[in-house]
Amino acid sequence: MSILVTRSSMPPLEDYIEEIKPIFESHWLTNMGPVYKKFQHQLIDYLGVPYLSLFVNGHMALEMAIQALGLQCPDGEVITTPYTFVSTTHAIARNGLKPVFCDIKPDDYTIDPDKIEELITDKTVAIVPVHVYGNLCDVEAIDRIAKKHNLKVIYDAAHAFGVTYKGIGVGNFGDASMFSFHATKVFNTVEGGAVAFSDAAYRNKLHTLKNFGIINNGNVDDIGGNAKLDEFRAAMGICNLRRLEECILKRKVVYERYNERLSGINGIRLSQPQVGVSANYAYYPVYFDKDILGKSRDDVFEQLKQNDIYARKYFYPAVNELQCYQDICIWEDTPIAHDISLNILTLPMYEELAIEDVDYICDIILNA
Ligand code: T4K
Repeated sequence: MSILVTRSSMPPLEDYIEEIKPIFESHWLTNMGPVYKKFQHQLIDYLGVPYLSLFVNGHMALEMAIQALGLQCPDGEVITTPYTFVSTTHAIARNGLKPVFCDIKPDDYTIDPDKIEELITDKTVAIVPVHVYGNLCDVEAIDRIAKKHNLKVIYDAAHAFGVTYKGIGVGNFGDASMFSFHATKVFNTVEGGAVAFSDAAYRNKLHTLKNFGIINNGNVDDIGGNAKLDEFRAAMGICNLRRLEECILKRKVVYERYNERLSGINGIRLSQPQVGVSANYAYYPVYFDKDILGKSRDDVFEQLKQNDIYARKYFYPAVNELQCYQDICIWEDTPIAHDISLNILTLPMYEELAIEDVDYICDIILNA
């Protein structure tokens, strides 16, 4: 059987049936119903954040998180990373703002705070960093820069559900943080997402934006859309949240086995644990140094594929090399992101991945 890069975590069917029974009784399917509210409360507790708003997916959550901060202005610029899934950049551009790409750090692949300030102009309105692979950005340095220049910070925390830093939930940094609950994530609601934030005033804004901008009695004060999470997906979230800790522990076992097998090999670079960060083991990125190994990331990818193993080149090409953003920035401006995107392979990682399969994958890599 093929081994894919990931496999959705799912609750036992009976648990889900139990959770959706009230929906069948009430016929209340969407529009912020009782299951949605229950799920929202549970997430606020789990993530340890003051406020949270649920969305139909992570992308719309990020797009509306930016919109709700009222950042739109002629020629407004947002500093962000090119080393991410294209959704991050689209969320900025679809708000009429110009993404300005900042290079990343070679060790954890997150935005390099030492390179942010030189990109700030009088048009800069915000920074959108990404906790890529669940690696925490340098939140302290980013906070200092944002305060100094009076900029908003919206974190793309799509990969970082459940991550904490010095015991603080990752959703507490910046003005807002977006989580994705897509089927491929550590925690899923099939499709889904959320924005965590600390300013109560922001709550109503987000709430109305995802419901067409309707405030009350049919009054509409904003150009919103429809981005509500429905009751069935909220029920899936409740079931998956119940078993999340177990799921993360199983991922940890897989992660440690990869580490055991692949560490200490000249030319293979693994992610290092970050100080003070409790990880969620979302992805297993490996950097293959062709100059040392004589084989490239693409060679390893093909070798695995021939053995029915489908690792992925997340994130290749870097976003600023995609056709729709090529005009904004040349790759030479972000050489580290360019190099990382050419040489990283994310290996299969999911809670049900058997240790024998991890060994099989590592054998193929090491033989290659
Ligand atoms: N920001 C960042 C940094 C992100 O990574 C993402 C999403 C977003 C924002 C936006 O969040 P969402 O709007 O998606 O909530 C996937 C996901 O569609 C996307 O959510 C994710 N990032 C991105 C990194 O990866 P694909 O096109 O690579 O997925 P796909 O369909 O090839 O699936 C990958 C593997 O997952 C399959 O080989 C098998 C497994 N799988 C997939 C699906 C759809 C399952 O086991 N079950 C499933 O239902 O984009």
